[in-house]
Amino acid sequence: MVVLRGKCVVVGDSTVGKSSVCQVFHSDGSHFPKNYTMTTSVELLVKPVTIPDTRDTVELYIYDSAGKEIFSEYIQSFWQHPSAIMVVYDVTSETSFTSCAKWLNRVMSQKPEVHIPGVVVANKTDLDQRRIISPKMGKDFASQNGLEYFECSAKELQNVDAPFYYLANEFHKLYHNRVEVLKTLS
Ligand SMILES: Nc1nc2c(ncn2[C@@H]2O[C@H](COP(=O)(O)OP(=O)(O)OP(=O)(O)O)[C@@H](O)[C@H]2O)c(=O)[nH]1
Ligand SMILES: [Mg+2]
Repeated sequence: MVVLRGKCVVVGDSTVGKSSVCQVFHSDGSHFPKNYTMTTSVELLVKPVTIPDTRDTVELYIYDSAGKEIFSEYIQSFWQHPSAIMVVYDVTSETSFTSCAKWLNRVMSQKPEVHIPGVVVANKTDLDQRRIISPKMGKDFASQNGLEYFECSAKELQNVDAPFYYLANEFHKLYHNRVEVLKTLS
């Protein structure tokens, strides 16, 4: 049995729903914050994820980061040594989608020592009538950047867990691959 700690940095423009996604996941779907409270720094949420078919657990340390540009320099100091990245956009906002590349670059400028898993999360799929960014656009961006694509609605509690489970599993795989390499050296 192994317990691993993974640091998951969550970024994206303001109001795309980062805090909502994180809080819905953290509370097992019991807490969707109806009123908007701007994140002004980085909020840390910790949640254990059990890895299927093992007795291992990945404790996800979720760094829910402020999206407002005014805080951007300050919050980057919290992102050192990331183990996973989540970039979130709002499917009704073109600006939030085009900003994803910027957020990704900012986290990657922390120069993680190893390849880290990452996901692109298209949130607010419940606002279907106002949707501007198609699944194909999101998927293309994700694959161009070596990331996995997910869609969710924090409001409707739909598919919010999937990207976090994916990251926890990928992080666990990376750990096991390293252990196997070390075994061959001993
Ligand atoms: N319709 C809809 N609204 C959502 C959804 N997720 C979040 N919201 C709303 O979007 C607004 C912003 O949500 P937050 O989670 O605070 O956004 P944020 O990305 O954390 O914003 P910053 O902290 O400023 O970076 C709130 O009013 C939420 O209720 C969703 O899936 N669907
Ligand atoms: Mg927030």
